[in-house]
Order: sequence, then structure tokens, then C-alpha cells
Amino acid sequence: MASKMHPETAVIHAGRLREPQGSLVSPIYQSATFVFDDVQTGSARFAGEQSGPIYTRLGNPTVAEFERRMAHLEGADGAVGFASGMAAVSAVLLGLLSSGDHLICNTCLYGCTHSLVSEQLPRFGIEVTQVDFADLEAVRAAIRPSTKMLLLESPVNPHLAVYDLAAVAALAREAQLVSVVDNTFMTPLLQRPKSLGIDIVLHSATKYLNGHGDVIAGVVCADGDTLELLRHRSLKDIGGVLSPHDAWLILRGMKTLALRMERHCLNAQTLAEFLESHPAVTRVYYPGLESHPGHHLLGSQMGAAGGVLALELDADFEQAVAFVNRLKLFSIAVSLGDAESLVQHPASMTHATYQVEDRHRAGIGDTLIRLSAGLENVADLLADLRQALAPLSQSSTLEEAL
Ligand code: 4LM
Repeated sequence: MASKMHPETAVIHAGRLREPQGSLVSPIYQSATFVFDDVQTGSARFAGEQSGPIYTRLGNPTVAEFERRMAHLEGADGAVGFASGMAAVSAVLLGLLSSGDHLICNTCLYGCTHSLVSEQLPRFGIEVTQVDFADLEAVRAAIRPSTKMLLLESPVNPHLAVYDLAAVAALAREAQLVSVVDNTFMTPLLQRPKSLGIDIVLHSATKYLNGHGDVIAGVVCADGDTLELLRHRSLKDIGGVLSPHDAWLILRGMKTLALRMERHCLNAQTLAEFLESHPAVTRVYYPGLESHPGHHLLGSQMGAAGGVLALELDADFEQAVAFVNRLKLFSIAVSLGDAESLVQHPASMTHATYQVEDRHRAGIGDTLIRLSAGLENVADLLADLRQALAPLSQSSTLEEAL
């Protein structure tokens, strides 16, 4: 039954907890520890000879329901929930790489993933090379005998570059490397990297999966022995455990994921088309636009273009800041994938972790502005953008007249 479910059904039903009272909605197992009938039972559970909960850092029924649902949706053997998206990223890197290993990752990544790979991993003797994954020959050339893993996001935070994941997976397989994709911007409803040959898929569940801006969480979907390493090394020993209450909130949020993604994508597409045609806007970054270099991957790699877009204005830094400050309906806040539309300035916020040269090399301009299209009526969002852009188009009309 489970494997035949459509994704819209699976976000509601896959891996459901069978609860003895028959409650429709799964209860929250809000307990740090679990009672054993006798010492033999406890010992058998610790030894892995008997299944059953022990202690929530080692596994919890509510968290396990979220993990089963995610594993089903991503087409993985299993999944492991973590306390944040960064806990999920670090669980993969610290759990699977060792001193002397080499990692190749994209030049542009979420700001804290960038600081994790560029500042923290070298402290543990893990070497890192950052390469633009648009150039797979450059990725191939960066491979060394000690290279173990490829890591990228697609679409990339914050400028929505898109990479050919099937080609990345083929390269990883050929060179016997583990491929890891951060699928946060897409969710498994819009992109399933494992179906393209990628080994490990992770998410910040803080974003679309939960969707309501009230939880910080992460999840890693993987197969076989890797799952065991993530559970035992990363979760048990490093300890970034997802709380049962937060897992329950994400499960509740996920029931509307399909509906929400549809509206996020529709709103983002409408905003991107409006902005692209506006005289005060010089560039719009959104894979749903024909002008986007990754547009051809829509419909094959990606089911839709997602709810995040970015733009550059025909304006200097102060004017760009003033534009953002004029927005009323878009809240100035980091994060994405919430019901509320959000706007932020990557260079000084989500990607402020970059050295200026590295940020420019990653394609993140000083005046780049990122929007997360929420679930509001798009006419209201358009009106907000229009009023905030108006002073800029008035000045460009004036310049043209002079
Ligand atoms: C943001 N992003 O961009 P936690 N992977 C990706 C992300 O965008 C993020 C994380 C991991 C933003 C947060 C402030 C692609 C986060 C990290 O924040 O640790 O759940 O996820 O606005």
C-alpha cells in the first residue's frame, strides 16, 4: 500500500504510527525516557536484540513517525531527525568524514553550511575544496585520492542556481564518492534527488516541511549502513536530537505540504514575472523564468521552481536597503517557506558568514535581495512590491528624460 501512495497522500499517511487507542492524530510521546519491565528487557534493547524505545536521544515514537514519512517521500531506506537543519548538515559531515578526508562542495551554500565547511571542518583535519558545480569538469579536476564526498544545494541559497543532479550523481558513482544534496528549497514533492542517483538527501525542516515558522529542525534521508552511522555516531554521540513536540508540529505541517507548495510556487512565479518586467529591476533569479540558465531542468529534475526568488535592482546599496525597508507585507526576516512572505539581504544576513571575496566568487552580490513568497493573495504581494519599487522607477524615468 505505502509504496503506491501518491506524494500528496504520503505526506498525510506514510509511516503512520499505529496507536492502541485509535486516535486519528498521533499522540506526542513527550517523554525523555521509557520504562523497561525488567533489567533483561532493558539490556536486550541496549544490545539491539529487542526493538522498543529506550531514551529519546536514541529514538522516540513521534520522531520515528516523522522519519518514516520523510524516508518514504525521499525514497530512502530510512531517515534521521535532527534538532536543526545545521545539526543535519553537521551530522552528515562529522558522522561520515574523518581526519585526512577531503570534501568537495559548491562555492555557494547557505551561510552557516559555508562556515561549517570552511571554518570548522579544517579544525578536525578534514580538507575542503569549494568548486562551482555548474562546471563538472572543475569538480572532477578537484578530486583527490582522499576525496570522500560531494555536497551541494540545488536550487542554491540564495541565488537559486540549479545543477544537474543526475550528472553529479554519475560523477560521484564513477569516482566512488558519496553524494549529498540539501533539498530544503524543493521538498520531496518538487525534487527527489535519490531518484536521480544521489546517495544522501537532507533538509532544514524549519522551512517548507514544517511551513509555519514555529520550529527549528532537520532531517537526513539515507540508506543501509550510512543510516546506522548517522544514528549512532551523529545522533547518539553528538546529540542534536529532534524534540518529539517539534516532530509532531512538523507532521501536522506536512499534511498541507502539497497544497502549500502549489501556492508558494504560483505566487513566486507571478512575482518573478512581474519583477522581470519592471524597469527598476535589473535581474531576477528564479528557475521558473525562461531567462534562468537552469530552466530546462524544470519538469525533469524539478517538478516546479519553488517559492524562493532573488533580485537585483537598478540601484545603489542605500537605495536597495530603502526598497526593502519600504516593503510592508513582506516581513524583513531570514528563513523561508513560511505562510508569511519574507525578504532579506543575504550579504549582511544569511550569508554574512562569507569573506567578501568568497561571497563574490559565490555569485552573491552586495545588493542581492532574496524573497520567500508566502501564501498570501498574490495581488497584495504585487501591490506591496509595486509601492516599494515606485520611487526607484520614478528616478529611472527622470534619468531617461534628462
Ligand atoms: C535562511 N537557512 O536561508 P536551520 N540548509 C539550507 C538552509 O537554507 C538553511 C539550513 C540548511 C536559513 C536560515 C536562517 C539550504 C537555513 C539550516 O536553520 O539550522 O534549520 O537550517 O534564511
